Amino acid sequence: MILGTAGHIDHGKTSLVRALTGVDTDRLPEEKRRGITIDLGFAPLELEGIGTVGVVDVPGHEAFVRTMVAGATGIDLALLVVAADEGVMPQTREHLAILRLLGVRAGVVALTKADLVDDEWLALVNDDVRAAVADGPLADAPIVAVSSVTGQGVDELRAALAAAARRVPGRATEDLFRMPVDRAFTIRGTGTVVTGTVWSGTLRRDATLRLFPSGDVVRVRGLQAHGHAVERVHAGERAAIALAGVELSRVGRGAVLVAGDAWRPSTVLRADVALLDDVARPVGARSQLRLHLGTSEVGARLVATGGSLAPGEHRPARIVVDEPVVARTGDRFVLRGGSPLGTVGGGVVTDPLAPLRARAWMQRADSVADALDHFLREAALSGVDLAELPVRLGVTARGLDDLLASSDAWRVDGRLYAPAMRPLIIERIRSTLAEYHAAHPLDAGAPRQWLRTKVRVAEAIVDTVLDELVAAGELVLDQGEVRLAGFTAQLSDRQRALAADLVARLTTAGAEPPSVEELAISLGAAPSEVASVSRLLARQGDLVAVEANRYFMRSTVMELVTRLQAGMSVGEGYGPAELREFVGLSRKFLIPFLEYCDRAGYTVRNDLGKRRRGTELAK
Ligand SMILES: Nc1nc2c(ncn2[C@@H]2O[C@H](COP(=O)(O)OP(=O)(O)OP(=O)(O)O)[C@@H](O)[C@H]2O)c(=O)[nH]1
Ligand SMILES: [Mg+2]
Repeated sequence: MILGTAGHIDHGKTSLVRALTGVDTDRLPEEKRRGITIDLGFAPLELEGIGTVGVVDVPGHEAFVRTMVAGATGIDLALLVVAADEGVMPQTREHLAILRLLGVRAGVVALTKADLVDDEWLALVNDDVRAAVADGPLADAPIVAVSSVTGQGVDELRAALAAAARRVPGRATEDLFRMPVDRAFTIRGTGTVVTGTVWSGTLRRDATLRLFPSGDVVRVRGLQAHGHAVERVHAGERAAIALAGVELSRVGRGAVLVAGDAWRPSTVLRADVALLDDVARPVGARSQLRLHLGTSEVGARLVATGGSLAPGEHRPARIVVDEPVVARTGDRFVLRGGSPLGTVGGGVVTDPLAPLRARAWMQRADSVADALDHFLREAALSGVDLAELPVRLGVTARGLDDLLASSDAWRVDGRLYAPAMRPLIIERIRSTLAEYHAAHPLDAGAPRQWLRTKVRVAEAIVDTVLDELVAAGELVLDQGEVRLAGFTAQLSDRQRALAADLVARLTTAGAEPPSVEELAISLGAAPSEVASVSRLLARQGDLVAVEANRYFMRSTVMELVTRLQAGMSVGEGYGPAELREFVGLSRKFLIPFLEYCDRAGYTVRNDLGKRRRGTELAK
């Protein structure tokens, strides 16, 4: 469990953390010199009945709000610190707003420096604070008066924190591992070490991870939680991870470590966005914003359906970021902008991997099943990558399995399609084939490969549907050609006459028949039509294509093959000149005929060009 401080500068956050834990988290010389916190501080806090809680101490200075956001992201409990002598101040309110935007749901308020004020004043400040936290996650939080100087109220505060901690729900440890990095440094002999709060999942020593934004694959060589070596760390714990093979320059605050192949860097996020009530002006597509998500901070623009967002407004929008971020549905973020830079709003990611041209949601999906439906409908025939769904839907792998078990989505080859896509593709295949048959009435069917490209969806889908339709008897797949079950090639009267002429010519020509082009000229027909009719006759078994554009009568081929094989002794090799003796063809016809015999298996040719007898001609 992680506890984060919040509150205005100098209100006593760091002093209180020290009173609670004994650790001075202001480590930097500059922090010592100026007496303020500049960077995040970390300390373990033992709470009775809870165990070790990781404390993140944040700076209160208005120039360091971005650091505060990085520290507050991923905390379970807030410790809002208000100095009793000063009361509620600007960063008290800004930090409160940030806690609310980040979805922090519980916490305790400490009225520090109680030793500096009298009871009457304390009661006034107490009322003030109560009013400031109303409507937020700390509305019902206990307010405890403390003094880090006298120790007054510190035990009471500890008890209040333990009580609040007991109500914090656990995080998913059986989930994809993710840890936004909040610090990176090198330790002599160990190398690069990164620290952070584990957002989800469990990490084991020796695991292999990916580091974003670089995309580097990295290996864990050492793991610590609260300063002790451990075998694994879980969601909701502070972790220090030693990484093998990573230069310090490749990693820093804002990087994120993830496990599994579901994560992708995002440049467009869909999100539910809310503006704070007190922002000065509306925020539109031209407003320059900073998006704080995890520990990362990038430039961003907000594109909301229906134009700019007004102060206090809450609407779905798209966020276009300047640099990729790693996000998951359900992630909370903060938006800052304006000048001087201030917190203007924030929200929840509803789709980190939106298609580039996708519109914002019109309204938020009511359930994960709804969101999946929307993704599938939007993706249409492109489908959705199953691997990235745990991230896109913000569910665990188990949750996704349950969802898919009760979904009628159509699953093919690692992708998921809307159920309506199946009949659509079937219809496309049918109509594409019907068009093909109309254009090529003498062909047996459309080549399968042609059909695959023509239907214009992933080949795996075409194949799946084709196989189904073939199994159902709706289509026939024969020698790589597909046809509608009812289709047979039909000759027109003219083509029938052409076929008869063709057969007559080829019969007369015998062993040295004319080519398709020669036939077309002598018969006064189009070469393409002579070719189609010849192909059909070949399919019916009357003709044989000895060359691509030269057909023989089958009976002629049989006769030639019989003569050839009769002349060849089994096991003996023959050169073309010897074979010519057996069939008596001129050279122009001999070589193509022998090559046909090789293809048909009647002869077998070796590297030296000698042929042996092959398959016996069936009698
Ligand atoms: N009298 C009194 N002084 C306190 C108390 N707590 C803190 N201080 C003093 O207030 C000053 C600021 O305290 P810090 O703990 O550094 O305040 P902070 O909120 O951490 O400040 P930033 O991190 O810079 O925002 C220091 O001089 C502290 O000694 C308290 O309970 N009583
Ligand atoms: Mg401090």
